[in-house]
Amino acid sequence: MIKNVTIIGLGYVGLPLALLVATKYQNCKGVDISERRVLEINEKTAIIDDAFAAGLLSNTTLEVSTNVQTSDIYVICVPTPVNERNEPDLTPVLSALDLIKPVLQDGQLIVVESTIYPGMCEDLIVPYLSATNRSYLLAHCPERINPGDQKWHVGNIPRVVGGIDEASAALACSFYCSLVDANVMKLKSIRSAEASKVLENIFRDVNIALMNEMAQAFYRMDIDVVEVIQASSTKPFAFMPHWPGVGVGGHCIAVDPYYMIEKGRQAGFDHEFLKLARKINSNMPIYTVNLLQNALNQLEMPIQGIKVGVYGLSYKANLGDIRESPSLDVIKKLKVEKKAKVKTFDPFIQSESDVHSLEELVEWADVLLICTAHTEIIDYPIQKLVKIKLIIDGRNCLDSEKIKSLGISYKGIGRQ
Ligand code: SAJ
Repeated sequence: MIKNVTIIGLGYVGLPLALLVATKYQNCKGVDISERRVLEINEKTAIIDDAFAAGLLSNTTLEVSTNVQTSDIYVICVPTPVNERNEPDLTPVLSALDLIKPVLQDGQLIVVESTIYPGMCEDLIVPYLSATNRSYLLAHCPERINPGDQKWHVGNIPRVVGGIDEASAALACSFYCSLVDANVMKLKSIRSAEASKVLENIFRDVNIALMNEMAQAFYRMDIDVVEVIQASSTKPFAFMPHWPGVGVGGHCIAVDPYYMIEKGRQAGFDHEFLKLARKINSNMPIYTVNLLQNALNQLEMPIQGIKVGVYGLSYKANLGDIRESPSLDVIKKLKVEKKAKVKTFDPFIQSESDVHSLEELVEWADVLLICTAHTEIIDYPIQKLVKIKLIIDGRNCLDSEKIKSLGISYKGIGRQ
């Protein structure tokens, strides 16, 4: 009978899960290496982008600390980033295992939710835990949290589970069936579960790269890529819209393909396609800055010393997450290489913003460069932008015709 559950890593994946588990199991503990994070949660001041879980924070008792006690189930929800050479950095996962090792008992289940490369559980985690001499269970149930999503959340997203053996898969499957109001698919192998998650994020990265490449070609042909994608989206089958933009940020889509690329390399396979998609998407901040410079050339204005207001630091709309955000590359290139003057504003990341409001940014800037399509900029009265000379719409989120009707020059990603 499962009584004690411990969630290790209380970020945007682990905290919503811990709160959900705490509503179903009498003894749920949360663990995070950050004292500050533990304090935020204990004081119920932690910011959660998962609306469902945010609702649970106020009325759920969740004991959080920095150390792990023995439990029937341990769920690992720590980051799986890459290092500066885009190689998998497994330190957080190994640190979580180091916390579990001293308290691990026979028959206990370890579930890895962090996104990992196929084979990591068998090839790395099992050998790493062999010194415990414990007969534990091991499963992978990849997280699918979509930050900022108002419909899909930790309680209703369908899940897939794979186990190191049948007993592991069965226990993990019944655990998640008890948690989520959605289907839980039990897979034949733990490798399939690992592979399914990287495939989901790779699928998104390559489709975004396709749109970013098409956008660059269509721009030269004066074809509006947004209208084209909207048109293709009217086909009721076999087309899934993705959108070009200033770049792909966040800890997932911009990172997980490298886990597969590395695993392919270990297996003697060269993931040319995945590498190309990463290259196309990673170059979009540079493409966007060059687009700005070319547009200024057309206006016979120098980029050196020009005042560029960068709107949006977050990697995604309507949340405050700066991780791997393409805005950072854009700002750096504008300042360092192009010697432009740059001020930033993001309503969700005011602490990192140079000014206090969109109004103030517009008042100061000659050029407005949109990196994040927050609702604020989409709903902003266009007349208030009239003093701006050039708008570079890095998310194609504004009405280009209306902007141009005000005499403002406008360039989007794949639209003139
Ligand atoms: N983006 C585009 N064009 C698009 C879609 C997204 O340029 O058509 C950009 C976004 O602006 C952002 C980046 O890609 O910078 C990633 O945003 P996202 O919404 O695609 O994804 P994440 O990173 O917030 O969450 C993803 C989701 N994965 C998929 O949709 C396949 C989420 O479901 C995963 O749980 C999450 O990664 C994760 O944790 O792996």
